[in-house]
Amino acid sequence: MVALLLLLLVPACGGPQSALDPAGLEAERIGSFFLFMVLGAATIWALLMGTAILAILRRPGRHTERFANTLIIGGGVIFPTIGLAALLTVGLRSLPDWSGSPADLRIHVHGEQFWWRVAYERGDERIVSANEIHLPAGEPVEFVLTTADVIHSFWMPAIGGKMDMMPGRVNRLILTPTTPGIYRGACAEFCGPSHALMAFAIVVHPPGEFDDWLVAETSPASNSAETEGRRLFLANGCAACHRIGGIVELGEVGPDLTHVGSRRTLAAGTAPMSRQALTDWITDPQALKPGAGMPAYTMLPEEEILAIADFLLSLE
Ligand code: HEC
Ligand SMILES: [Cu+2]
Repeated sequence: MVALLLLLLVPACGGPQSALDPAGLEAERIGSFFLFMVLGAATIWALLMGTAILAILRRPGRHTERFANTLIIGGGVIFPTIGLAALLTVGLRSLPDWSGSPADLRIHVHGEQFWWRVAYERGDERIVSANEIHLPAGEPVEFVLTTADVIHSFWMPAIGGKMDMMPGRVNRLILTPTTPGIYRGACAEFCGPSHALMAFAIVVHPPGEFDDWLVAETSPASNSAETEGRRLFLANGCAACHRIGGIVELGEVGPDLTHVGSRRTLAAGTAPMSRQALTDWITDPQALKPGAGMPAYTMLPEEEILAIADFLLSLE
């Protein structure tokens, strides 16, 4: 009965943000290690319960001193030694392999309050982006993890283990995604009021397709028309904090908006990307995301905000 009830929980192990539904080599290792631990713990629990029940059922005084000693030395010394040694061996073997050659593709992820600054580096190319991680399936990727402020933790459960971003340190993680698809990652270290709204989409591209994405991401903004939205974006000082490649290159405080219209979510997973969400965001970012470092534009008339939202959506 209990087992049947537990079975109900199994579907909860899947989904885009599950370490038990791996889409990367390292996540697979962690997943099988988890399974090993669960099965091992269940076996030991069953043995212990069996022994306890036996001890209750047996009449006292019916066993010899030799039997008691064997039980204590066997169950108290030999068994734990073998068990812990096995755990250590399997545990060490599931650690990531650091001896491999450095990855071709390097992704710099910089934790900010409360979003992700992302830069792709391959050869001489360096492409600035934000709040979304794109990966090629079957290729090792080196993540270079830093933070602008407090401790954040970079976690992509389906791809691999998590790693903290520590002030004053550079942490590295090499992961190899295996299964194309869209997954979800999140900040796993409490970092302030909107810590829970610091997530990101992970897009694992089939081999070959990643290069097309990278080329698109390298290119300047897709909409170069002199629209009203673009004029308002520039007139209202948005460019002091946001860069739009090919249009205005000064702002570095907030996320790069060159291809913001192609992102799946707005403001690091706060809402699905849409005209409505963009409008709400520009009007009052704090209402959607307490503590966000962007000023509100409640003084702008609605049609002006809509025009800016349409302009941003056209930047694919
Ligand atoms: C003082 C700097 C500053 C100004 C000025 C500013 N922003 Fe921002 N903006 C930010 C920061 C910081 C964030 C990230 C907030 C977060 O997600 O926690 C942000 C996030 C955004 C996002 C979400 C980006 C993403 O990756 O999802 C959009 C869109 C945006 N701003 C548009 C605008 C527009 C339009 C204006 C002008 C009307 C503007 N911003 C003015 C700092 C600023
Ligand atoms: Cu964080």
